[in-house]
Amino acid sequence: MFTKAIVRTPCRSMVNGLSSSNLGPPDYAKALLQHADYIEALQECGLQVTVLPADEKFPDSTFVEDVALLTPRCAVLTNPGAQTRKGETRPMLKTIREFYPSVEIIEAPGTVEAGDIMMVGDHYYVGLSERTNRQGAEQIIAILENHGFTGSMVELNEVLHLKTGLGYLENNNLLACGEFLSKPEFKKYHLLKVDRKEAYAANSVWVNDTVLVPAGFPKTRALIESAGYKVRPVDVSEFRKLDGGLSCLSLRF
Ligand code: CIR
Repeated sequence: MFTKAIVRTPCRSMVNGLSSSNLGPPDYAKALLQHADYIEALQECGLQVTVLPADEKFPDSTFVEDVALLTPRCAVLTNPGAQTRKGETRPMLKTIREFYPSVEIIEAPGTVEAGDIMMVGDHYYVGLSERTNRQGAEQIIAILENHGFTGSMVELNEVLHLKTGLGYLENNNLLACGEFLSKPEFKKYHLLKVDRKEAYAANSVWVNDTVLVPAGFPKTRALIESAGYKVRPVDVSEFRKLDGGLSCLSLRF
């Protein structure tokens, strides 16, 4: 169970955030409303949410998931692969130190964005992507192993981050789409297959037995409900325009 979350209010400069979506620039006023509802959803799941202020220097800084990995036994500050996001880590360090006595750090030339990391119990899958390189993955797995966890790498071909196409919903249930449906390492899970037309909803998030699902993806919502979960839709259309999913908007621990 998670008890806490950290989020960062979107900044006006988010309109200049990284994007490959071709969905146009986000509407800032709408993004703020959606972000407030996202916080409410986390609170409904019982989390105490720390809300950091908007940081105009970093257009993508609302996607806090990428800059740190927070586990039950250790905290790691990442080194984002995207040049424009590297500066997001330092401001986050101060906040993480309020919750963890020590924080480990991914060092260059290693790069990691934690959207590429999926926790399944004591095991962590690390996606090798355009943002997370092998040196970074080796560093993070070594840190995890020092704390009694295990880790393994997953090659990505189609998606930005590992969790763009995968969402672990606990109880052996794995929401998966596209390239992940055929990867041997995920065959042991009960795969909940997300229709390609609803690929964005593969990034749904389990939070204490409720699953947060992006609004507007009825087939995936029904799929998750049929697996026995309570679902809480959250409209994140403005973050989708920047390739950001539900999980990217918070650190849950
Ligand atoms: C980026 O390209 O870095 C941001 N526009 C979106 C980050 C999304 N984060 C995630 O999937 N974990």
